Amino acid sequence: MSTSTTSVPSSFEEVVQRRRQRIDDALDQALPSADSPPTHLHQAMRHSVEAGGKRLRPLLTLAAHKLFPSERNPMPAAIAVECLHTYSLVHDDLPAMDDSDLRRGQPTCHKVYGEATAILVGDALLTLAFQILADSYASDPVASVALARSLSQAAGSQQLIGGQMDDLLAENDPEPAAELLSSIHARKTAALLAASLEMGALVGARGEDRDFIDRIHAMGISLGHAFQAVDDILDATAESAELGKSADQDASRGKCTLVTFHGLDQARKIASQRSEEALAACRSIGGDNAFLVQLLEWLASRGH
Ligand code: GRG
Repeated sequence: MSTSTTSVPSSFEEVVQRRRQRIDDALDQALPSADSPPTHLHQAMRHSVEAGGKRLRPLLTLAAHKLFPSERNPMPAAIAVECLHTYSLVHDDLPAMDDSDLRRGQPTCHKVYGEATAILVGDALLTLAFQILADSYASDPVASVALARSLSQAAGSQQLIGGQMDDLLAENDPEPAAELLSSIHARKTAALLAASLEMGALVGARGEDRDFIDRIHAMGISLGHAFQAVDDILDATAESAELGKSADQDASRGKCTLVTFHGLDQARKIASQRSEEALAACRSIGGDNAFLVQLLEWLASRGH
């Protein structure tokens, strides 16, 4: 009798499931425990992070690290991005911004803990993101600084926060230009997705690999535009229960989206073109890109 065992390759869903579990475990370790003071704040931080979500950004960081593997652990970089992303969702949901009641299938942070606490939760998660980078890569200051630089550039006033500012200002603009809409999406959505990929590569790569890092970043920008297009399509077509957040929220606020601006068909075309662009970039980068290719394909066809 043969003693050899044939291992069945894991499906994409199984790999995603396992990686999400590892991401959740790492977040659990990194977050202050719910019973440490101030408990109200720490419980509220955990409410928003543990509500889940797709964990797309950390999945991208882990997948990009496969393109440039190293001894260094990409997980702290992955969860730092997720902490920063969750802060942006908590603040985006506030009454002063999108005024949302539902996020990740749960009542939003301010609905449960109050507005002042939700502001502090966002502040604390933003700060924690950089603390994780400083603590976890302390033995490699070059990597630590490169990661902090990548994340701060993506999150600052010229990218994520600036995109959010212009998005809010555009609510009062009856006919924003197509270029403005695209620039908002590049900053509000694509910059952090591109940084998620870039940081996965930066954990392994060195300064001299700049061209490689730039190609990964560009792939992330294409992915970000595709992601936003799918997000706008889902906002217009899906049910709240499927999305885990309020559906039709953008249109009901009079917000300009790719669907309200270009119509559903053209939004679908943009989603498909931008996804193809990201996939072509990923294939041309090569290396151990099988999981990332599958992730990009899944994003293009996602239903939530
Ligand atoms: C408050 C500085 C600041 C920024 C807010 C996050 C954000 C910027 C706005 C949210 C509105 C929105 C629909 C943005 C576009 C795409 C996006 C970031 C969607 C949410 O990301 P997902 O779908 O969320 O990955 P999960 O919950 O799965 O992590």
